[in-house]
Amino acid sequence: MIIKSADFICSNTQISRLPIPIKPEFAFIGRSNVGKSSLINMLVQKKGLAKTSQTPGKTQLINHFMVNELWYIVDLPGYGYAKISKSKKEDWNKFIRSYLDKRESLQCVMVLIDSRLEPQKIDLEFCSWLGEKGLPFVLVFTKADKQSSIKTDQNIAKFRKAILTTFEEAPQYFITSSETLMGRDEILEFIDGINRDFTPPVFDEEYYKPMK
Ligand SMILES: Nc1nc2c(ncn2[C@@H]2O[C@H](COP(=O)(O)OP(=O)(O)OP(=O)(O)O)[C@@H](O)[C@H]2O)c(=O)[nH]1
Ligand SMILES: [Mg+2]
Repeated sequence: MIIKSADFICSNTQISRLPIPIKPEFAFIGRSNVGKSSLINMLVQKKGLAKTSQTPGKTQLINHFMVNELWYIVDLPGYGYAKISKSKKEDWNKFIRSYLDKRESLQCVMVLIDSRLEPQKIDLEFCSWLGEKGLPFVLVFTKADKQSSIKTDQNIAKFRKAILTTFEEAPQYFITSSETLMGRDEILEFIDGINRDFTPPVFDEEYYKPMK
């Protein structure tokens, strides 16, 4: 896929204010600081489109970006950020999970996992929840430039082994680096394949009152 345009559309805290669900949508999610916003910018080759930061917890809203006037990338707030209060964490959980569960046009959840780490309970639990809800997802291992490919492969093998304790089949995965563009072509190809088969879903027009 060639990226011709990528534009910020809106930031939201209300699901009813999201753009009407008539275009295929891909949500990027993962632990705080895993590299969601960086990966989005890398995919569309537009620095600064999604805001990145060394301080975890930068992305706090549901951010919609339109690509090639055809499909949406959604940048979501990270989970598992230790420095926020318990009640805020619960709010996050409710809000994001209802978005993921109810969004008619959501095609795939891109679950980002830090390739430097051993399997983390919070990531495995989140994948289990997606599985329970029947939501399609793939794994995107990030920051592969930060260690040897042997180490990356070892961590991926461990993660796949862990996920196979709850899933019959391990989900598809990508290995990426926002620094080197590793994984970019593969992810865009994957998205393109889904977009080609997309038919707009039926949705409740009364419900949506988009900002734009
Ligand atoms: N070396 C390297 N650094 C990366 C990569 N991806 C992200 N980073 C760095 O990791 C930090 C966090 O990246 P973000 O893209 O802001 O992470 P995020 O998941 O969007 O974070 P929140 O929005 O706070 O949840 C930044 O300092 C990035 O420069 C990568 O592939 N390689
Ligand atoms: Mg972010």
